[in-house]
Amino acid sequence: MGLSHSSVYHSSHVRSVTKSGPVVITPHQDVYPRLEIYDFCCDGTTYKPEFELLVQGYQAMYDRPYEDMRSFYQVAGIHGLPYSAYDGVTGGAHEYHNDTDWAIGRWGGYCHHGDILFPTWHRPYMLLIESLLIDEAKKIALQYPDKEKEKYVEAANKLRHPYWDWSAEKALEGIPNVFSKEKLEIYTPKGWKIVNNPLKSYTLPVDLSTPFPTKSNNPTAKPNYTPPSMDYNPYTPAGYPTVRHPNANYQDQYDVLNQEMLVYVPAVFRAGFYQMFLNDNYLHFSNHALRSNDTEMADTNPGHPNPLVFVGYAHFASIETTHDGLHIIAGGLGGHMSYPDITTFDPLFFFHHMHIDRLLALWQAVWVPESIAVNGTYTAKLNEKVNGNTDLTPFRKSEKEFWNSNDVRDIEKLGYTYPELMKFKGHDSKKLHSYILGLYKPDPHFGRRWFAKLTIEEGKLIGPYVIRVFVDLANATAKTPVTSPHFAGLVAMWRSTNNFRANGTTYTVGSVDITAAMERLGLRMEKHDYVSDVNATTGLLKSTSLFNVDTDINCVPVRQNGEEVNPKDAGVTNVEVYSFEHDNEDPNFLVKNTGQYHGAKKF
Ligand SMILES: [Cu+2]
Repeated sequence: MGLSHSSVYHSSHVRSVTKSGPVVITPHQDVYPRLEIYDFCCDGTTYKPEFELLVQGYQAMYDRPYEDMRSFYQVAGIHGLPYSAYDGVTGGAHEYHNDTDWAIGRWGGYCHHGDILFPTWHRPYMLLIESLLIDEAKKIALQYPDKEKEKYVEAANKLRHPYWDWSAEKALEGIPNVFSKEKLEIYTPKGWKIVNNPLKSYTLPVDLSTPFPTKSNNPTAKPNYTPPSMDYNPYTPAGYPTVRHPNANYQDQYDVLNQEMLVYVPAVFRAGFYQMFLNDNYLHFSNHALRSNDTEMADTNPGHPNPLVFVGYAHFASIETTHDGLHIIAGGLGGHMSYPDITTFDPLFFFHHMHIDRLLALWQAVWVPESIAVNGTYTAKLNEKVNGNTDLTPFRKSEKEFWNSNDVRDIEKLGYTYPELMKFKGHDSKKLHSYILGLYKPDPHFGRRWFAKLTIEEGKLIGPYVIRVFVDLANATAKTPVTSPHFAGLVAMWRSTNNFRANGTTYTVGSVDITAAMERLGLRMEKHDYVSDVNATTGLLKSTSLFNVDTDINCVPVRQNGEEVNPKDAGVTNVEVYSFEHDNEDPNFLVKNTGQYHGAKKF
């Protein structure tokens, strides 16, 4: 591969630029940290000028004519809809054609999901919005009166796009109100002003998606709006804002969103990222996909283990699986964040993905071996091989070249960093590792930690939906409250479409930490401590007597309207249970070679 592959691939892109292009993404001049939103916005003084520039910068991107490649509309439109070329980057012979390509299961946006480029493709994407934001901020700073100009110019130089750590303990309080307030009071070049909050929503300049024949499914039906079935993207007419958990009046419902946060933060987000940081294999870390041929014993695809062959904790959570969960609960039924095609039009997307970029940066050792982009993108045909040299279109490094994953490994070279990387710079990386694991470790626990790993066939049920996992509750249903002591967590299916795949069936892999539920139910205590459960030679627990996966793990798929679907129809194919011992010296870590397989349940 390497050069020849990449040069062939390069030549296929058309590099004609638009009138408002080319949009070349250049690294920032100096290195400054991207800050967590609470640190950035909410102590009132430290970053006040930066915050005021962020708000006005977002509004300025919104206010640009929507045909302008530097407008928020165009940048948001890169990810999914409207499936049109950004800045003349068409993919040449591979250009997407709505009429034929959607039918064969090809994705019409540029974003990569379910392949190894998921984390790295979003990196230049974040750099793009950040660069445009800083450009706007610099212009705004110069408009302040002379005695304040210097302060704002400096703030514009230091401005980096904040992230929202929705997996922090603080996230239990719900979505920060800087994203939900209607109005903000800020100091502008024209003095104090009360402005519309651009972080709450973005108002569409043109129609997004298409109207439904059933009138009540369209926002224009408010106050009798009914979000459409989950099979379709909701329609947003021009002049309507993006929404989160919309009600019949097409207004956000933050009480519903925050209620979900209470469930997801401990059971899904923190647990998921804890597992993810133990995962040392980029193929598993980077995305949620498993290919059908990976399930065959003869599989030779490097790094992708057969799901039933136990290879330490390399199996577990990916950055994408947990990321999918935030999309689903931020949008709710009918909200933009829930649908990959329209998610980016909600500005929350960028604060969410800055966090994903931070996690990627913390995960550090990024290497991008060859894999297959099973979904295709706007410029990549189905099943195109991708690797570290694959163009991350449509992000231009220069007028003639695109960024690739190898280019974006070192974020300091791109002109930003994150607080923990600054704090632990020069220290042994194990210290940072322990710190991060400690940050997200789901609960104090010093024995074994248990994981249920789910393999779910994509496209059996059209997403978004979730698969709730209950422990020892055979009659669990969609009505069983998630506050039940039997509820352990869930796997979110954000992106499941009915497109058939030229490469065969595709699967999403996700896992749930069931330790806390087992402890609550006393399951582990009852069975774990018998001498007869320990193998006399190895000193390890026997794998058969601890846990009956068949009866003790119950999966309940639930759609966003609350409807229950049986596991088979939701694509759940099997559940496997594994456990690991915590490290005695540093209980933030699990010890890889203490891993045990406790059996599987097939659907
Ligand atoms: Cu995302």
